[in-house]
Amino acid sequence: MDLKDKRVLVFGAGKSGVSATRLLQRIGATVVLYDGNCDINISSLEDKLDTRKNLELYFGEFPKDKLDHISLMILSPGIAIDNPFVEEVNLKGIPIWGEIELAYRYSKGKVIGITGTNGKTTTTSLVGEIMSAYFNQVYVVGNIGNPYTDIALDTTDESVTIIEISSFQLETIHEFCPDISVILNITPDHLNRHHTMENYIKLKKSIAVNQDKRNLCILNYEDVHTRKIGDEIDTRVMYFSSEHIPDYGLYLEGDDILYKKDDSIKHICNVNELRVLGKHSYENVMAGVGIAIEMGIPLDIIHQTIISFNAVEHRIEYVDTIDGVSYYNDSKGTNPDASIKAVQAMKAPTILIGGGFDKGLAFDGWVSSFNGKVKCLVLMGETREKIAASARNYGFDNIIMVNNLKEAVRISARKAEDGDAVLLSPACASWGMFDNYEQRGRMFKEYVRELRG
Ligand code: UMA
Repeated sequence: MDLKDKRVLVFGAGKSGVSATRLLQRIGATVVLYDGNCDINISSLEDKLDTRKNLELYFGEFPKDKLDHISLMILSPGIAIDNPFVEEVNLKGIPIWGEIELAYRYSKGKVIGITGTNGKTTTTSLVGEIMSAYFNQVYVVGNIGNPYTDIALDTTDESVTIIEISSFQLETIHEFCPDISVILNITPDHLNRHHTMENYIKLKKSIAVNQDKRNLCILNYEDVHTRKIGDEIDTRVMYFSSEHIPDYGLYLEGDDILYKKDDSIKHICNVNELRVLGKHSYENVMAGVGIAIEMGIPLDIIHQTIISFNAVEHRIEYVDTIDGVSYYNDSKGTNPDASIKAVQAMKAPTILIGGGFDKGLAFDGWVSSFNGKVKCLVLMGETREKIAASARNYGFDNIIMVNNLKEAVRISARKAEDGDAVLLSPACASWGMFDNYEQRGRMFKEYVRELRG
């Protein structure tokens, strides 16, 4: 679709919407930018745009007559496709793309798409570092926080673009076809939005559905859902595994990560050389190495990069030790499965701070993973009663209810003894209490710092 001189409705004036607007203005489209929030600060929004030309702004209620002559809608990932206004646009026959689809149509070079319930950000960052060690023009974008549309028009045939893609973003792709796709794992998340697990799995799988034999999809052999996807897609498949030796791919044997293709086996690294911890981290590394090998990067460069890679912010991030108590920020633990991994990585008796926005997930698996390691649960947010009920069902009743994160940190510090750990790993999204998990993690670190004062 040639968008020059077309009227394009952009729904959502957050990061994605603003970036999509800039791209559309640059290619000569007229943008009708709409946000349901009437309190948007217009001058700070305008500051983020290149020009006020070819732009109409609407906030609050959208004037329905303005839907005439709209050729396309770009939908922000935070807005579901079953939103009533989106359904109305759909009924009018107006195509609906996400910001990823828009950027993809205007970008060049190699494209790597990484999805999965957990580990996306870490793997995307790692792959960005490996690619930057070998290629000149590398972009790291997507759900990680930098919209793809920001850089799409700058890409060339020599570019390598690595995109972290969420299930929200996968709802609105159509022709998007990465050269290499990765699905790291699929465990329950965002079910309030996607309604069923079946639908969530289908969305994750859609990252690979446009791929063919020229492309590659890298999947986790130990995840029942991603293993099955390998039999259902038309592209080449590489597996990584922490338990088995795949025919083609990467695997963990003892403390070593190895790569197998046909009869040849190559040693990639010993996990003790890595700075990231835990089986889930080794899986992310294996997926990243699979991408790098497919991109033709020499093994010595891959090895150098993976052994110097540090854990990303907000993912089991060590903050400080105060009065013998270590504080860890795992604000990125936004679902039970991610948080289980953080709890498992703790070596000391742990006071766990959890709770937040209700995504419709069950907490039984999370609570049953405590295994004597969690000595006290400090709960906040919308889900606190639901989690407490789950915990009591499992005979865990050392629970403290708090009203906010600051109180959670202070009470945890008071309860903790020399040698304990305090872990923020909420198993829930931050929305309702914070703008995003990054803000929650930063606030946690600030409250920990205040303990010193
Ligand atoms: N809005 C409406 N109507 C609604 C809902 C929202 O008008 O019914 C408006 C809001 O008023 C706001 C705008 O939409 O102005 C926000 O849009 P958005 O929620 O899509 O947020 P963006 O700022 O565009 O950020 C999005 C991703 N956010 C979500 O998916 C919720 C960011 O992922 C991503 O980094 C960014 O695009 C760049 O690609 C964040 C996230 O929480 C980190 N992702 C989820 C996760 O990781 O679990 C999926």
